[in-house]
Amino acid sequence: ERSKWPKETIDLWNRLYKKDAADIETIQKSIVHHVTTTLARAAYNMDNFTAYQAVALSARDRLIAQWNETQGQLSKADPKRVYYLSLEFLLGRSMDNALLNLGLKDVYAKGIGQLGFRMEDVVESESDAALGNGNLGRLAACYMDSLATLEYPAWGYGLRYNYGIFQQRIIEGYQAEFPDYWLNFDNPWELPRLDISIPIYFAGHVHSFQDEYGVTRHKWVPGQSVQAIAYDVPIPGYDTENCNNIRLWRSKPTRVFDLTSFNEGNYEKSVEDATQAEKITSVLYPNDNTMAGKELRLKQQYFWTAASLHDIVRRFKKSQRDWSDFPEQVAIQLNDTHPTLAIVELQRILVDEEQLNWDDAWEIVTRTFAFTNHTVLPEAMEKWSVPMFEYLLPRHLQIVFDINLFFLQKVEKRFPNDRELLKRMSIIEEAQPQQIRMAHLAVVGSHKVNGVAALHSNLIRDTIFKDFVEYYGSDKFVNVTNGITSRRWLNQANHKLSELITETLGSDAWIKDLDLLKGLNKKVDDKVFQKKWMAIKRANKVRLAELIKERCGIEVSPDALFDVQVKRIHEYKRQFMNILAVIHRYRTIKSLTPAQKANVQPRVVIFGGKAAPGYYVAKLVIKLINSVANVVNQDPAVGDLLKVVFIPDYNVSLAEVIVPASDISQHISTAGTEASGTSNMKFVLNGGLILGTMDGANIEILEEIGEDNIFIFGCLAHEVEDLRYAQRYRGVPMDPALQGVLAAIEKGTFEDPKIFQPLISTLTIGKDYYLISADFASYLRANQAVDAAYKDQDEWVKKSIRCTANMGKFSSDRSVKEYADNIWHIKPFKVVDNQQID
Ligand code: GL9
Repeated sequence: ERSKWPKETIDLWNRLYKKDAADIETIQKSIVHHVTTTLARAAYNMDNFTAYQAVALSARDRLIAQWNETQGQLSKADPKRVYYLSLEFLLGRSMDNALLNLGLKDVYAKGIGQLGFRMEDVVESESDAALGNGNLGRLAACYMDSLATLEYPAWGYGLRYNYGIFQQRIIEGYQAEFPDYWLNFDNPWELPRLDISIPIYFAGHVHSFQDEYGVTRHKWVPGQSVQAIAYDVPIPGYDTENCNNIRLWRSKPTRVFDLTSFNEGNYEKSVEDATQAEKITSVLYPNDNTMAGKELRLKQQYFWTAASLHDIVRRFKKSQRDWSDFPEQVAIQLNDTHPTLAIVELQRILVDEEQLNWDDAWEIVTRTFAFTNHTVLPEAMEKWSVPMFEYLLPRHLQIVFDINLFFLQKVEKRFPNDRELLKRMSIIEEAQPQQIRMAHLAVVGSHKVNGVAALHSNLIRDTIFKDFVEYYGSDKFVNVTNGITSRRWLNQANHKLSELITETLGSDAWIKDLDLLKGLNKKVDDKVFQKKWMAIKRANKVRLAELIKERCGIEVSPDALFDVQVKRIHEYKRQFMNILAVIHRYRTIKSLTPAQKANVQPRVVIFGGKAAPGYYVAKLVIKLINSVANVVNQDPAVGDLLKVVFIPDYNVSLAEVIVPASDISQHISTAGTEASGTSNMKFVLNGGLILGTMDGANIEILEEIGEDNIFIFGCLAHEVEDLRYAQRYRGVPMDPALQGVLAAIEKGTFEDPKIFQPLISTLTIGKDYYLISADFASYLRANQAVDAAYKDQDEWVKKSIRCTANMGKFSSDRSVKEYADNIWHIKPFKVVDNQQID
C-alpha cells in the first residue's frame, strides 16, 4: 500500500516522476529510442514514414504523461464534467496539432531536421483518422480541441471503427468506394486500455416480479453479450497542461463466449457468434444527413451509449455521493439523436438496478442530458421500428413506452382534448409497424435543446419542435452557433498567414482569443501589408495547383480565380447548380469574339466531396462534373479561361491545403436546408470570400464581415414553401438560361446524355425541390459580380483582409464557452504542472 511506503521510496518516485525536458537533445534521444526499439529499425533503413512513426511515438509519450496528470488531478478534485457523446470524431491528422498544442513544434522540427528529415515530409506521412462523414464529426473534433484549450473537464465518447469513411477514387468519372483500413500501421495516437472491458447485452426478455415492498419491478434477462474495450485518444489543449480524453469503444466477443455451442461441439457456430460481436464496431455508416435504418446501426448506438454510461456511472459512484447529485457532477451532450438511447439506458439503470422510483430517476435523467439538433431534413430524422427495437432491447422498449405515456398524460393535462396534438408530439409514430421518433425522445429527455446557427435554431422552434416549444416554453430551446478551432484552421493550415498576423498584431494571443483579429482592420489600407497578404494567398494557390497537377493531372494557373466547392455531395447543397452554371459559363465563353474573351476573368472551378455509396443522384452529379471537366479542360477555344477540377477523396488533410487557397468558396444550399456549415467559416477565416445563400451560418458571417465582403444570392428561407408551391401548382416556367444548359447536356455535349437523364429529371417543373431553377438567374448574376470584383484586385485584397479580421465570433472557443455557461454549467479546471505524488 502506497501510504505505507517508506520515505525513501516516495522520494525516489518523486525524483523520477518528472516530465521529460523539452530540449532538443532529449527529444532526439526519444526519437532514436523509438526508432531502434519500438520500431526496430536502423538509421540507414528509415524512410519518412518511419520518421513519422518515431516522432509520433515520442510525442505520444508526452501526451500520455500529460493525460495521466490531468486525469489524476481531475479524479482528486472531482469537478463537474461534460461528456460529449458523438458517433463521429473526424480528427484528421494528429501530429502537427499535438506538437503545436504541446508547444514543441519548433524543437521537434529542428530535432528531426538534424536527424536528416524535413518536418513537412514527416507530417505528410500521417494518414487521416477519418471516423466521421462531414461537418457533424469535424465539429466534434473542433469542440474537443477547444474544450481542452479552455481547460474544461470534458470527455468525448465514441466508437473505434476499424474502417473510417471510405476512400473515394474516380474511375471513368464515377465515384468508386474503397475501404479505409486506417489501423493498418497501428495508431500511435491511441492508448488501448485492455483492462477496461464492459459487458454489453442485447435481446433476451424481461422478467417482472414484486419486490419485498410489493412494488412491481422489472429485470432485463439478456440473450446475448459482447464486450466493450476502451481505447483512449489524448486531446491536448493549446498552451495548457490540460489533456482531455476521447474514449472510443471497440467490440469484442465476451471471453467465455457461447459455452452451450461449445459444449454441444458446435465450434463453428460459437466462432461465428464471436465474429458477429466484432462486427459492431467494424464500420462507420457512410451517410451524411440521411438515416439508413439498419439493425447493425441500432446495435452500434446501444453498444456505444451503454458502454459510455456504464463508465460515467462507475466514475460517479466512486465519489459516494447521493444520486440526486448526479446532474451536479455530470452533463451529457447528445450530438444529434444518435446517442438518444443513453436517456433510456440511464433511466433503466436508475430504476431497475439502483431501485430509484420512476419520477426521481426521470428528474435526474432530464437534468443531465442536453441535445443538439443538426438538421431539419426529413430523411435524416432517426426512427426505429418498434419490432426491431423490441427484439434487440426489450426492456428499453418498455421504458420508451412508459416515458411516452407519462409525457403524453402531462401534455393532455395542459392541452386537454387535442388528439391531433398528442399524435403529433408522441414519441411513437403510429405507422405499420410503429416507429420510435428519436428526436422527440431526445427533446423529452433533455433540459436544453439547441440548433447550430441562429436561422436553424429559429427554424427548429418554428417547425419540427413547434409543439414542444408551446408545451415546455421557449427557454428550453436555445441557439449555439457552431465554430471552428483557430489552431488547426488558421495556425496549422495557413502557417505563413498566421505568422504575418502575429507579426502585425505584435503577439500570438489571437490563437486563443480570436476576437483580437479585429486589430487587422487597421491594416486594410496598408499597401505593404496588402502585398504580403496577397503573396501568401498566391503561395497557397501555387501549392494547391501543384496538388491538382499531381492528383488530377490538370494544369491550372494560380493567377486565375480559384472557386471552390468542397463538401459532401448532396442535392440540398446544390453542387448540381454549380456545375450547371459552369456549363453556362462554358457556353458563354464559346460564343465570344477574341476581343470579348480578353475581358473574361479566368476561373478554376474546384470540386471535392464524397457521395453516400447508395445515393444514386449524388453520384451522378460527380459523374457530370467529371464529364464537363473532360470537355472543358481540353477545349482550345477556352484555354485558361475556364478549368474544372474534381479532386478525389476529399478529407480533413486535403481541406487544410484547399481552404487557404480559395479566392471564392461556394455555400449555396437552398435556404433553410444547411443547418450551419462550418467550412464557410474556415474559408473566410483564411481570407477567402464567400458566394452563398442566406442559409445556416452564412447569415451570421455576413453580419460580422459586412455585406460588401460577401456575395449573396437566392431566395430566403421563408420564401421556399411558396416557391415550391408556385412551381407545383402555378406552372412557373423553367429559367431560360437553365433551359439552354439542359439542352446542351441533352444534345450530348458531355458524353451520352442518357447517363444524366435521372439527374435532369430532378429539375422537371414541379419537382425541382431544391429550387435550382428559381435561384438560377440570381446565381448567375452573383457569379458575374464575383468576376467583376476580382478584377479590381486593389479592392479585393481589402475585402479579403476584412474577412479574416472579423471572424472572431466563429472560434469554437466561443461556442464551447456558450455550451459550458448556458447548458452544461461547468467551470474550467486548471491542471498544475508536474505534481508530486503524495
Ligand atoms: C450537419 C449539418 O448538415 C451541417 O450544416 C452542420 O454544420 C453540421 C454540424 O452542426 O451538422 N448535420 C448533419 O447531419 N450533418 C452535418 O454536417 N452530417 C453528418 O456529418 C452526419
